[in-house]
Amino acid sequence: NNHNSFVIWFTGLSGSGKSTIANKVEEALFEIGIKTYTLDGDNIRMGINKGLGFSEDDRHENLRRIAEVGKLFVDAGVVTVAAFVSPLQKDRELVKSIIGANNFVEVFVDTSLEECEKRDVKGLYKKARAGEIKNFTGIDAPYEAPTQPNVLIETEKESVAAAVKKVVTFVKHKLEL
Ligand code: GGZ
Repeated sequence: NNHNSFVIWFTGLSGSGKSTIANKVEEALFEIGIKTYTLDGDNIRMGINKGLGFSEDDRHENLRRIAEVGKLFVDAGVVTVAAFVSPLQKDRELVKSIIGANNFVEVFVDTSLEECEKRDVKGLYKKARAGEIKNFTGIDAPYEAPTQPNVLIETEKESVAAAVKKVVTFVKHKLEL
C-alpha cells in the first residue's frame, strides 16, 4: 500500500458543486505534476455500474464497487478523485474501510438543499418535486452530512478557487510536498 496515493472522496447533494470542484482540483494537481484519475457518475454509472439505480440497496452497491475500484487505483499508485452523492454515513464508512482509512480523504461539499434547488442546473429537483423522479436525495431520500470531514467546503461562503485551494493544500500536506 502506497502512502503516496489515496482517494479524494467528494460527498454532497446533487448540484452541490462536487464535480466542478473535483475537476479543478484535478487540474491543479496536474499542474504540480501529480497524475490523477477521476471516478464519477459518467464513467462509473454508465459502465461498471450500469443497471444500478437509486434505491438504498443500489446506492450501497454502487458505492461499494466504486470503493473497490478506487482501491485498485490506489494500489496502482494513482491519486484518485471520486465525486458521488454518497448520502449515508454507513456507506461512506464502508468505502473508507475498503479503501483503507489512511488512503481516504473525505471532502464534504456543504451546499444547502435550498441553494442546490435554487441552482437546479439539471432540472432534477423540479422533477423530483413533481414526483417524476423517486428517491431523490434531499427530497424523498436522506442525506446524512459527514460530521468529521477532512476538508469542509461551504460553497455559499467561499469561491470555487478558495475551495480548490483548501483541498489542494490538504493533499500537498498528505503528500509531504
Ligand atoms: C440523487 C440522482 C438521482 C436520485 C439521478 N438521487 O447532479 P447529478 O445528477 O449529476 O448527480 C446526481 C447523480 C447521483 O449519483 P451518485 O452515483 O453520485 O449517487 S449515490 O452516491 O447516492 O449512489 C444526479 C443523478 O445522479 N441522480 N437520480 N434519485 N441523484
